[in-house]
Amino acid sequence: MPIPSAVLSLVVGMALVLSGLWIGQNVELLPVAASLNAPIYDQLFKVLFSIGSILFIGIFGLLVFSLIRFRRREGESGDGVAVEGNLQLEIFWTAIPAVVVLFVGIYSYDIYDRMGGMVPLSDPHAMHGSMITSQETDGSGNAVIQASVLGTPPEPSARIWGGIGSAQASAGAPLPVEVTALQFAFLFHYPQGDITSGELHVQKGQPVELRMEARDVIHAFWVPEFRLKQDVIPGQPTLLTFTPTRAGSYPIICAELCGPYHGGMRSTVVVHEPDEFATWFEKNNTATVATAPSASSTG
Ligand SMILES: [Cu+2]
Repeated sequence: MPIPSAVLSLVVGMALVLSGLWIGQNVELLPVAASLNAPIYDQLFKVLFSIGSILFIGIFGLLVFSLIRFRRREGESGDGVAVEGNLQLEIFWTAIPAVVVLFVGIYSYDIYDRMGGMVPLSDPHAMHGSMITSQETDGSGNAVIQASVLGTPPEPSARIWGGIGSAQASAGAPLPVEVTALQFAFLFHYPQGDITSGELHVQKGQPVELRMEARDVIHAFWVPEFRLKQDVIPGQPTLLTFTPTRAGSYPIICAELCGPYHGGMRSTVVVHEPDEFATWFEKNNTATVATAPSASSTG
């Protein structure tokens, strides 16, 4: 007795979904997760990868099946059967992608919100940041962190153009770092200690608040291990807050085509253990021995 095609489609569909989900959960394509944002982002990636796997296997499988099943047989020379109009199928292939796209949109928004993406935008005063000096951000306390996340401008009364805030700011006072992106380098300046460096040095477990500005054209600050990427646009000071969770050195990549040497616009973020970071900071912490970008690979 032949199996009814509806039952066969159902079984194939279920196998397809299960294999896609398995691939999404078990195939690791991402680098190590080194910030508090990373596990949140990875949930979204797993979902998107599962959906992508289901679509890929489904479409590719159907293509291979059709090539074999509907191939030209010996002696056939005419056109194939003209198949036209199948309302059920049309409803099916419109409704399913609509639901998937809606789900991905809502879920992405939720992930972005959980990573702190909506923090600066949720407060009307965020657009007119209050002046908080680096000395004040020294002191711990959530109020200061919150105020700092919401509106510490690199210059008084400058508008902050969003960026990822910190949903996890309660871990301690953030370390402020001024980032200047220019053709073709990132420069990092620590207002506490007046350190200038070509590498970003941070401490494991301590939130870092990057105040980013571009000197010339649009650049993008991207650390794959932190799962963070933020455009740096001339005239638009941007905040990016994150908390590193894993000691090590990770690449900083400019992810916006910014000129002929864009490909070489790379740097390194070094995540130190706390005592190691204190040593690095002490070593560089004088106005007179501010390290030049090329000689800053200490620690
Ligand atoms: Cu660049």
